[in-house]
Amino acid sequence: MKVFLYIVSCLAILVSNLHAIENAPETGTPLKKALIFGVTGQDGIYLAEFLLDKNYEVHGVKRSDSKKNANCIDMLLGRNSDEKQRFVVHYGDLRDKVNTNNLICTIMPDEVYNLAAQSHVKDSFDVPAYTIDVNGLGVLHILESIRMLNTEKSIRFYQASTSELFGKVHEIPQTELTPFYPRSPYGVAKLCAHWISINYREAYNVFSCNGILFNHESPLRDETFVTRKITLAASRYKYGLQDILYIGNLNAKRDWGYAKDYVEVMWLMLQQSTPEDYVIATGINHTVREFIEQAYKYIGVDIKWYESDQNEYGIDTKTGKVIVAVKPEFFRPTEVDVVLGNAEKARNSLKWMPKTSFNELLQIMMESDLKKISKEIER
Ligand code: NAP
Ligand code: G4F
Repeated sequence: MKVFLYIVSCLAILVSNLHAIENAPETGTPLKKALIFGVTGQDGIYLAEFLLDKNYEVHGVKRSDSKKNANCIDMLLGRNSDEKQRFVVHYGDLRDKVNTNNLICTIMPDEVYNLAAQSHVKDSFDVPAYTIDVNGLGVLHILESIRMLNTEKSIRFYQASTSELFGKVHEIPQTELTPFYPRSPYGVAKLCAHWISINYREAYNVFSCNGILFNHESPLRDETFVTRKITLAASRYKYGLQDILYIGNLNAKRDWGYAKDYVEVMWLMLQQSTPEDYVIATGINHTVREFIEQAYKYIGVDIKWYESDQNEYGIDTKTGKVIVAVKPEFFRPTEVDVVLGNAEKARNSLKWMPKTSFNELLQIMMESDLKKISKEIER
């Protein structure tokens, strides 16, 4: 009976400590150290912000010539005070294994998040070797550093895996058990990264998790990805700065979520007792055409479509002018036509669900870009 009571009281202390860690205020000694590769990207900024709010000491790696999201990096640095250097930026490049090893060795983080990648699927057809170098071998450099430094027990590792692994999909929706069939050098490189992190988990007990994330977007999304290209074009159209949106495959279907919802789950994966891989998605998909229709509807414009495939175009029903036109140069040599994720495992095991709907995401992005364009006009 005594032993039973002792175990129960230990468990109670453990649970209350876990609760305290989760709700710790943003003061006092940082609880844990995180190292984020790719901190200047969309997810890197949101994850750094999320971890700082959790009282982490956050180390972000950026390439020395990166100008991406510079104002966000400055904003995060602004959260440092003289006594509290909780956000630190380091220069680095995943292709340089000495650099990767030095960073891990000197920082000795509790958690490593690898968000760094050549993340543009279409560009990967132009620079396949570079893409495989960064997205594939770069991940091996991190894992090998963790192993060589004998830190398998102290460092937890998150790898940014992707729905692009499913490519030419074997089943709808896709789960953790769906076979992979990548359709681009980007997808192939990410497949290598995915399997090497599983291999280091099985061979060397590295606590490595693959987050198989479906598309997630935000106002920080790079302007070359389709959602941001559309919200910017619609905003410029509203202010008379852009007549036509030139676009590629209108029929492609994506499962689009909000990036801020998705960074939380990266952290959740590393807080579990065992390392596993998870599909992260909304479970609802839309075509590129639907995204365009909704974005223009947001500014009060209805589109009527004519012709099909590479000749398709859309007109503004009020003015009769062409405002969207398909251009073959935006098509890919091989396309991922449709993806749709089933995130049941994350829902059951991590208690994670997306909070933001498709319409809310669209509203967040449109509001932000309308504000951005109107400010540019004022200047
Ligand atoms: P992103 O905005 O393109 O950010 C990519 C980051 O990687 C940037 O900080 C970039 O730095 C950095 N980077 C590129 N090449 C590098 C190199 N050689 N060495 C070190 N850093 C390098 O991508 P994201 O949307 O935030 O996505 C984050 C990760 O999740 C990526 O790995 C992506 O492939 C993956 N992913 C994204 C989605 C999505 O829908 N967003 C879905 C699934 C998986 P610079 O500022 O120097 O360019
Ligand atoms: O916005 P996209 O370029 O994203 P894509 O290719 O799905 O990749 C993104 O999501 C992946 C997650 O599954 C990440 F792993 C990856 O790093 C990246 O973040 O294109 C979405 C769809 C494609 O089918 C594309 O063919 O939109 C179609 N599309 C049509 N016109 C276009 C365009 N894509 C772009 N970028 N530009 C166009 O003009």
